[in-house]
Amino acid sequence: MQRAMMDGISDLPISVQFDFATGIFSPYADISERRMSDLKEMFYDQSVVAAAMALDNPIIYEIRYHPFLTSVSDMGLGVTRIFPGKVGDEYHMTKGHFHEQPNQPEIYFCVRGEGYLLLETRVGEFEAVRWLPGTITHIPPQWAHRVVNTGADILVFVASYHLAAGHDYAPILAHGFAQIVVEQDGAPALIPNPRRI
Ligand code: S6P
Ligand code: ZN
Repeated sequence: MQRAMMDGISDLPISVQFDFATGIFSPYADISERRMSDLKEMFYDQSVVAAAMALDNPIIYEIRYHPFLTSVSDMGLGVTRIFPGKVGDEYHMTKGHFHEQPNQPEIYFCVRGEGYLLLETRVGEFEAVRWLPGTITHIPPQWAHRVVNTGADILVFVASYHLAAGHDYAPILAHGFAQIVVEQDGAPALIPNPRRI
C-alpha cells in the first residue's frame, strides 16, 4: 500500500487546539500515564518509592501525543503535564531519554509552571536549564533530556520531534543524570547524583 493511503496520513495542513488553562490539546491520538512504578529506579530514595507504590502508586506525569504523518514525513507532537510533588526531597520529573537515531533533535517549549530541563551527552557533558513559562529549548541530537517540576503548580511543556527519532531509556535507567534536583532549605537545589558517587 502506498504510504499516502495508510491510516492517519494526510498531506494537508492539520491543526489541533491547545488550552492554556489545562495544558491539554485536542484532538489527540493517544495518552500515556507515568506512575511511580514506571519511574521506580529513577528516584534516589528507594524507601519512599516503595512506600508510595504500596499506597496508591501515584501518577507523576502524563503525555498526550499526536502524530502528523504525511507521505514523506513523521512529525510528532507531545504535551507533557508533570504534576507537582516530591519523592522524599527529590522533585517530580520525567524519566528522561536519548533519541535512538544519532541525528534527531527536539524542541521543548515550557508553557506553564517552573523547573529545570536537565541535558547530558553520552560522554558526560551536563547542562541544567532553568525553565519558566515561555522558555523554548532546542535539544541537539545525542543530548539526553529530562524535565523536573520544582513548582507548586503543574508543569506543562510542548515537545516537537520526528517519530523516527526513537527513544533510548537504558543509559538513564542505568545511572541517571549527573545531577538531581532536590528541595534544600525550602528551595530547589542541584546536587550530584548519589547513584554516581
Ligand atoms: C519525545 C519527547 C516527549 C517525552 C515525554 C515524556 O521525544 O521527549 O514527548 O517522551 O515528555 O518523557 P519520557 O522521558 O518519559 O519519554
Ligand atoms: Zn525526546
